[in-house]
Amino acid sequence: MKKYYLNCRFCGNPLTEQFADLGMCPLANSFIPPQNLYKSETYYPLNAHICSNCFLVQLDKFEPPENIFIDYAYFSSFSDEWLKHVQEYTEMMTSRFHLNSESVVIEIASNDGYLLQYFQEKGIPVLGIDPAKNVAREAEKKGITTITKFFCKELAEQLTEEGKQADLLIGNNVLAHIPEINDFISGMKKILKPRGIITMEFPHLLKLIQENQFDTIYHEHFSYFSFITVQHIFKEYNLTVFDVEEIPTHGGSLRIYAGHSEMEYTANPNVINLLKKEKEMGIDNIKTYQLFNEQIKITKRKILKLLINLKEQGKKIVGYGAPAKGNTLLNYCGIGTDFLDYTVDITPYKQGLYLPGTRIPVFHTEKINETRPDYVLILPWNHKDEIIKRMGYIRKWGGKFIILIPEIEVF
Ligand code: JHZ
Repeated sequence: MKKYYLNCRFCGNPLTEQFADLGMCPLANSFIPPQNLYKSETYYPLNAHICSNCFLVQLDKFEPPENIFIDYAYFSSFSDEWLKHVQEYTEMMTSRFHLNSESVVIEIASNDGYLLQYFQEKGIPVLGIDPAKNVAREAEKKGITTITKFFCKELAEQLTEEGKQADLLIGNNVLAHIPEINDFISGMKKILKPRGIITMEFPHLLKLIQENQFDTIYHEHFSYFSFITVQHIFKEYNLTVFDVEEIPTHGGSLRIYAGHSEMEYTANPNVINLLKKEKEMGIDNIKTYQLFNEQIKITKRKILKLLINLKEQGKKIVGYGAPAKGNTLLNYCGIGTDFLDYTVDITPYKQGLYLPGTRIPVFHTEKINETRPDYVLILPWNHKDEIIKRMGYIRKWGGKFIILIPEIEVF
């Protein structure tokens, strides 16, 4: 049969190599209201490709961002750990880059103002940009001016003409969400003051591979980045990545620092060391990626074995959390209410809805105390410490936690 190939969204190379085939799946954040339970859902191939030229891992764009992000289920302020993380970041950036009341901090994908609130408290002028109107409303309540649009080159040009350019331009967990990566990065170049600094955080592809985080692959994450690839993309737009940190958030992320190449930044040793580490781990070798698909299938069989065993012993299992990544895992493994009676989530927006595909109901966290299950499967494994602290009381009735990624653990 004749094969049809997509082209790499960054370099245009035909995408002949597969990274992960997770079957067919609905959009990860398309939670279902009760009145739609008897309606059909749209499923899309969840098939990640690797570009053999620039090593960008990517999914096809099945739905435009407008259909995913305008009414969004994810509110960044739900996690105390995450708030602590960005508060510390604010302190560090303010002193490292000498920010003050004359500076401008712009955040792309500013969500509910979880981060900008800390700069604002310091009297540093801020501007948020986020297309999700329901989420941005929360930021506005905190007094954070938010432009409810997608960031792109055109918006950057418009803001620059209005005299709005950034001394510090932030983008956390947004890079993966951008289908038009070339337009986006050239917009960042445009809106940055001559001596301005960009910082971006994003999950590290190396960690995804090493720690089996296949569930972080879902349609709203159009691309997955190694440091080598990100550096290459930035260079193409005359932006120099001069520093990088490996940070533990979302299972292992990178925080990169970049500025205009015209300013002649010299890369700090962290940059050199991480490039070396990625090369040693085979990030620039197509074979590294080709092995991942097999690893996923093995994981699926192990997960199902555990759950089948527990159900055959008559155990009651429920979920904790309704993260986007949980929906990849549950749909790929075929885990529905036959295994998990329900799940819970602290986000009020998600309570009372059903998970896409599996149609597992999402309740308030109190439901666990009321029903006393034998096992609680923590779907957002990246927040496990915080969740175990909150839910430690399940031990009272002999309840146990289950974690599936990076390794199966029952404790
Ligand atoms: P969490 C997110 O993915 C969203 P998700 C996004 N798509 C992205 O890019 C990646 O991160 C990087 C709940 N919870 O963070 C809240 C509790 O109920 O793993 C959330 O619904 N109790 C932008 O959605 C979910 O879990 C708690 O104590 O996979 C966590 O979602 C805590 C801590 C969380 O991200």
